[in-house]
Amino acid sequence: MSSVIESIETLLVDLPTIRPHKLSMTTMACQTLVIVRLRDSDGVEGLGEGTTIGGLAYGPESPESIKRNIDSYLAPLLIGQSASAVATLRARLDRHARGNAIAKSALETALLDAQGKRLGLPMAELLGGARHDHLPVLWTLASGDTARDIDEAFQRLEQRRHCDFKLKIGANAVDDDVRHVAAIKAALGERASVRVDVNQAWSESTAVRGIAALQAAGIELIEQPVSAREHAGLVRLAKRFEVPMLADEAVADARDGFALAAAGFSGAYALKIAKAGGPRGALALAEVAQAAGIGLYGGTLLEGTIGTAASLHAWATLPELAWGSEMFGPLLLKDDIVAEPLAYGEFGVELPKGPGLGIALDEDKLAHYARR
Ligand code: MUC
Ligand code: MG
Repeated sequence: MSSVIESIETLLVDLPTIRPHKLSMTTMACQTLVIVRLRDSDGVEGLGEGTTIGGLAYGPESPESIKRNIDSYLAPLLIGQSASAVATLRARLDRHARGNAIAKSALETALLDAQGKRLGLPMAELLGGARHDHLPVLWTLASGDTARDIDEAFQRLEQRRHCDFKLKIGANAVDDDVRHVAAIKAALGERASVRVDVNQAWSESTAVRGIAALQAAGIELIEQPVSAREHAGLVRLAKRFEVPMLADEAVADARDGFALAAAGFSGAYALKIAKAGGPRGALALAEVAQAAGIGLYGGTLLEGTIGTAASLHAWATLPELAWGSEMFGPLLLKDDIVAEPLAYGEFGVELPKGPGLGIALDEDKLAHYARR
C-alpha cells in the first residue's frame, strides 16, 4: 500500500530583518514565513514555505490568507490522497482552487520534499537533475540611505559574498532615485554590476525619463519599471532602450511568459516559485523563456531557508541563469529556524545536499519564533 498524506500543519513564523528593507510599496522590519509540515502515513515529513512582502503590499495573498486558505481549502484536497502523485495532486489543487499561487507553492514544495526523502533523492533530481551545485547570488541594497548602501556593498564585496547588487527604487521622486543609484554605481565602478527594481512604481513617461538617466549611469538591468498589467508599455520600453528590462510582477507563470514574449518583449524573466505556484510551474516559465530567447533570472519573494532551498533545487536544473539569482532571503533575516543554514560564499550559494530539500528544522527555534 503506497503512502497517503495524513496531516498538513501550517505555522506563521515572524523573523526580524537585519535592517529595514525599503521597497517602493513598503518597508520591512520583519518577514513572516508560512511553514508547512506535511506528514505521510509512512512517517515521512515534507517541509514547505510560503512568503510574501509587507502583508498585502506585494500581491493579493498575505501570510494570514496563505495559512487560512491552506488550512480551510487546500489541505483537505490533499489529505488521504496518495503522497507520491505530485503532479496529480498539484493539478487537483488547481482544479478546485483558483489563484493562491504562494499557498500552492508551499504545498508543492512539501510534497516534493517528502517524495525526495522517500526515494532518498535530492529535490533537484525529481525536477530533472542538477546541472550546477553552486549558484550565483546578488544582494539587494535597500536601507534607504545612499552612504549606508555603499558601505554595505563594499562589505559584501570584501567578504566575497556578492558582486552584483540590486537597488530598490520607486518610493522617491525619480530624480532623487537616479541620484542615489548613480552615486552607488560611481562608488563601485567596474567592481560590481548594479541593477534596479522599481516594483511597478513608474508611469511609462516617468520610466522613459528615469531609464534614460539610469542607462547613462551604467546600470545593467531595469526590473519591472511599470505596472504588472502594462504589458504593452513594458514591451515599448524594452524596444526603446539598450539596457535590458527584467519582467518580474508581469510574469508569474508560463502563460504570462508566452503572452509577453508573443507581444514582442525581449530581455529577461524573474522566475519565482511563489508566483508560479511552485518549482514545477517556475521551470515551465523557464522553458517558455528559453524558447523565446528571453534570459533567466532566479528570483525570490524573500523566502527563508526552506523556500530558498526549494528555489535553488529548481534553478540548479536550468542550463544557464543569464542574470544569476537573488536567493539571499535567509541573509536578510536575523535568525533562522533550520538546523544547518545554507552555505553562502564565493559570490553564491551551494545547492543543499541530502534527500528532498536537504534541510532540517531546528525545533527549538521554530517554537520560539512561531506566532501563537
Ligand atoms: C522583488 O520584487 O524582486 C526580491 C529581492 C528583494 O529585495 O525584494 C524581492 C522582491
Ligand atoms: Mg522584483
